[in-house]
Amino acid sequence: MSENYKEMWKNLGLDLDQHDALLKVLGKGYQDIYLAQKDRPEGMGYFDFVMSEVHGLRIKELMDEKVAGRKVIGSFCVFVPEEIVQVADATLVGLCTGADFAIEEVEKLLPRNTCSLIKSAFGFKLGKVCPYIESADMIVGENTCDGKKKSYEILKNLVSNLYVMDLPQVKSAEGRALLKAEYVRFKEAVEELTGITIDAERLKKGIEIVNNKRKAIYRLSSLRKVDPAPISGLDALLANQVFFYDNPARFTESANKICDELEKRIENGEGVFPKKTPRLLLSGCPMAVPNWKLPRITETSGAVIVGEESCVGERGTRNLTDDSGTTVDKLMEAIIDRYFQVDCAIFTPNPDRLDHIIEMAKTYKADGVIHYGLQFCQPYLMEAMPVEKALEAKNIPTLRIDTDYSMEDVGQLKTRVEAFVELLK
Ligand code: BJ8
Repeated sequence: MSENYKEMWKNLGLDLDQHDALLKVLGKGYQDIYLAQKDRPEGMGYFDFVMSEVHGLRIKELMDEKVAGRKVIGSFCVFVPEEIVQVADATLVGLCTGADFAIEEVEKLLPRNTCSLIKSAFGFKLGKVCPYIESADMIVGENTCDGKKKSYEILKNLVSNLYVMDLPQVKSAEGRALLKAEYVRFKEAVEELTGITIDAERLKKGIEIVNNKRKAIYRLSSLRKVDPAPISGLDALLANQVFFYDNPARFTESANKICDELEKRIENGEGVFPKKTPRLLLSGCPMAVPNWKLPRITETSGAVIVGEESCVGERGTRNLTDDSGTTVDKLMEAIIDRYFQVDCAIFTPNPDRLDHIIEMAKTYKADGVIHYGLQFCQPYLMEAMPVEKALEAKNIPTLRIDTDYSMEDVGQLKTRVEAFVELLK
């Protein structure tokens, strides 16, 4: 970290000792997992810098923005519409959910058999180690899976600014009407928080900023179709993770820059792994920073990850919002249409997700798919079997992995992934 941010962290109410311990583990993990990779694109230097300053410079930027009158809104889900936040001079940030922390404290509030992602959100709050949640003016929870929606009933006792958004579970006309009502209610809540009235001009601008960011990350994903892959799955995942934290315009520019570099690599036939390295698609639960366990195991087992069917990946970024409307109402309808396409496993039934996984496996020329489910995540674990069946019907080999954030199963996972990669060869 380039500066001393202790005072800022103290003012945010962080537990400095615990936070130091977290940063130490994170730094070591990053060194061992990311910086140890070979032939990384030069443009990854930007993402390395962002990661080295993820609790430092980025938080300072947010604090400076707050002094200048902007608000910070924290979220746990890709259903929180960034367009609406952007246009009201506020910044949307993903909240920390990718590592175990203060587990003993967490299990005093949540059942042991809660997924790691939810436990992590509570752990970062209880351990006082997440500067994002502490700097947020509003924290948005969403009624998605049962675990999340029930946990918000408990989280609201730990924070003073929780806003809960209801979400549909069925892709029906009634489901869309619920999403519309909730996005309108959210827009009003954001207007109240920021004191800004969202008009058509602002909304159009917000859509443009977020679309540009999505186009850039989608461009990066598309470049992974070629063999040899010009970027590792770990690095591409990192770019997808940084998508949730960085300043949008700067992210767009940096992601496009790395794409320019990858295009040159492709022209020269250069890749991060040799040609014909088995190619895998990851599909399932989102992987938030610093959840790099399975990608690392996979890419040190003789395979390369070429795509993520995940909310930290294409499920979250694939669709753009139509910005051709000229009224707030029309633009809001376009936003609703865009988000209603997100095929999260909380929807029932959810056939679109199966189609997308098959489509992605084909597009990215994957030799196989690893379905990643977090233990106790019923929506994704329940969908794992139909996914496996659908893929195998198309002769796409599939490996189902259920895991959590602990490191206890690393050896066992590695053995299974290696055996799967051997089979693909
Ligand atoms: S749109 S995937 S970000 S809800 S892993 S907490 S589902 S028990 S994260 Fe998600 Fe939004 Fe859906 Fe995407 Fe529950 Fe499963 Fe835990 Fe999960």
